[in-house]
Formats: sequence, C-alpha cells, structure tokens
Amino acid sequence: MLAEPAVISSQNGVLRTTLIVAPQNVTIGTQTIQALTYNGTFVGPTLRVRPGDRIELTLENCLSETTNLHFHGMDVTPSDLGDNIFRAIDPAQSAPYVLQVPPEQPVGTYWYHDHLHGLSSPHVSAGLSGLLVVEGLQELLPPDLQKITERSIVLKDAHAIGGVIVQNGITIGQHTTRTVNGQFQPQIPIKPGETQLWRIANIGANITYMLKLDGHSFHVLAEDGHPVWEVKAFDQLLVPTGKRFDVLVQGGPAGSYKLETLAYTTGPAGNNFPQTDLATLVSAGDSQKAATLPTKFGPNDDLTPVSIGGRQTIEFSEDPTGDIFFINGRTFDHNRVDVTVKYGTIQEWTITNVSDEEHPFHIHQLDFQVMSVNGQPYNAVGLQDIVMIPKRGEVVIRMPFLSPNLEFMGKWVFHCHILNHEDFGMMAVIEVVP
Ligand SMILES: [Cu+2]
Repeated sequence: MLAEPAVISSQNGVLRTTLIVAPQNVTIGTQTIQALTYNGTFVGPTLRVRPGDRIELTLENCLSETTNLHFHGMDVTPSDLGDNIFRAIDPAQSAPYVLQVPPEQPVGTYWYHDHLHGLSSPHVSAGLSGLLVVEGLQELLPPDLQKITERSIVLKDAHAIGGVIVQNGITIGQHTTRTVNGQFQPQIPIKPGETQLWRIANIGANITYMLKLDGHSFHVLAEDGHPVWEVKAFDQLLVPTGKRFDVLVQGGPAGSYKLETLAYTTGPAGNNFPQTDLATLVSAGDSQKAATLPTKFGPNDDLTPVSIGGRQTIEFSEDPTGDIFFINGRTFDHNRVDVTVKYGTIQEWTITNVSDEEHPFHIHQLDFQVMSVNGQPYNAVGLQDIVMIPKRGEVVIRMPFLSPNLEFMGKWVFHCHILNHEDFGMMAVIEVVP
C-alpha cells in the first residue's frame, strides 16, 4: 500500500526543523541499499507551509562531502541565509536557512534538494530530495471537493551497484529502480467514483517520465506549484526532472489499473527510457457519485497582453561527445554574471537548443509563461518553472521580474534540470538590478 513520506508542518506561521544529511541504508522493495538521506529516509520528509509563513531550518551535514539546499520554485530571496545555492555547507557543519515565504506564493507542490554545483547529480541521485507543499490548493476547489484524500506521488529512482547507489560516473539511461514515495510498485487505493488530489513530483536527478494511468485522466490543477486558470484533462503527462503536477484523479469502475511511465526518448544524443510499471491503482469499495470537476480554477495571470521590458536569447548546446554542456557557449562560473535584468520588467526569453537531445529549462525564484514552442503558439493555462526545450528547437517564454519583495533582487541561476548536465556546465547566473 502506498505510504506517505513523513511530514513536518509549520506551527503558528513558522516551520522550525532540522534536516540531518547522512548516509543511511534504506529498503526499496526487496533491496537494501546505501543512500544519502535527509532524516534517514530515501524520500526526505515533506515540509508543509502556508503562504506568508517563515521557514527556519538547520541543515546538519553528516556527509564526508560539502552540500547545500535549494527550495525549488519558491519566490524567496536568493541571498544570505535564504534560497542561496552559492553557499556550501562543509562536512560536520550545521547551517541555518531562513526563508520568508511571501503571502503571494502560489499554492501547490514544490520540492527541496541539494544544489551544490558539481555534486548535485550524485547527491540527488543518492537520495537528497523531498517535497515542499505550500498549502491552500484545496481551498480553491468547489466545497464538495475540499476534503478529498490527498496523496503524494513522489517519483524517484535509484541505480544501485553492490548495494550502494551509484554516485561516481553516473550514466543516464542505465537500468534504475523507479519508485513511488520510495516504494517499489505500491498499490494505491481509491473507491469507484472517488476524487483524489495527487501531488505528482519528479524529484530524481536525471530521468524523465511519461506518465499514464490506465483508464483514467489527470485533471491538472497546478503545474510547478502554480494553479492553472483552466483545468484540462490529460491522458499522459511529461514529467522531466524537477517537474510537479497537482492533479485530480477520479476512481474508475472496480478493478486494477496500471500507473506506468511509457517508453520515452529524449533524442539521438540523449536517452531511451524504457516503459516501466510504477504502481497499481486499485478501485474497490462503495461506489461514490462522481463529483463534477472544476473547469476554472486559479486566477488568470496571462502574460500575453503585457508589454515587454527586455528580451534575451539563451542557447543550450553540448560538445560532440555529450560530456560538456553549455549555455550561450560557456560552462557555469559562479563568479560570472551571464544575464543582467532590470527589476520591475517583464522579459521575453527565446531559449534555443542546438543539441540532439531535449533539455528541461528551469529558473530559480520565479515562474514563466510559455508563449510558443518551435514557432507554434502555445496556449498556456498557467505559469510554470520547468519547460522541456525540444532538440534542435526553441521555446519562447515570458517572465515577470516583479516580486513585491525587494530582497528578491540579487543573483541566482537558471539551468538544465537534468542535474548531470547542470553539474557538467549547463547553468548560468542571472543578476536582477534596480
Ligand atoms: Cu540538459
């Protein structure tokens, strides 16, 4: 049976906790393997906050290597003790992280993970990631759906050799064990006609999922923690590393239904991921009258009519052997500023990919709207923080650099969210100035 990760919730507006980063043996199906964990579990504890809360977290590093922490998707300061991925927490150090979650933070599913350049892929592959939920999504639902069962569907894989998760010389596309909430092919219970909220998140380091649930659709309420203004139903969801979908699932007639990832290729220079069973949805028990699902949901913040305050072109490329990865022809240098943006503007970026594989683009601290893919208009129904850039293709996005919190100005990064690509160069620094 599917089990939820441990939960740590804010109390009276503050989430105060310690995450201990340490090697730990974990059990996945019938295997016991050595992972790197937050508080001892392969899937770290889920942190739950409300908009406007404060996070006061101590990261205690019991590894033999440096680590740090990133709060993926959060509109918080990238500086000082905040969501600052330029920090490095040495072995045997305890470090404070203090984040003021803005009252305007969109409600939905986020996550946290190690973001130390050069070690982020090995560390996240080995287990260093967990969910972060900003509560309030149910309150946007019709009254009869506000108390529905909520489930985490945490997608995370482990490639182990000799009982230890591989961290050196990671080769994407090798056989890996895909888990849901750290479990191997669990059963997920539902009643016929019952509506459930699933928080789907790919918090692995490198692999892509094309999710399908036999006989069921995913009714997407939020993408990357940003509620949509129009709910659409999908038979399949493309979930690259880092991506989240909050969806409604309505139980079909009594029976068993496979949750799987379909075979997926990221291109001739990329990877061929095989079809893999992930879990079984078991519909049983008293039938319920299927609720009418909403078609409208979050506020409409469509950026189509806005005036553009600046434009950038960003190029993703790689060397012929696929060992080094570039943004605008350069590998990451944390001492260099690659893009400067004026605070208070809405920017339009054209992200081109001149390689023969897809790369999921991600930027910290804010969300963007996809305007077009390969020149074809894209009818976005919300904002997001990850978009797959097609091989030999381009995506145009619009980003509001408008956080009401002036601390928001500073330096942060954008990168490919295949963490092996990020570690080998595919990341760049953005600075927002007055
Ligand atoms: Cu990439």
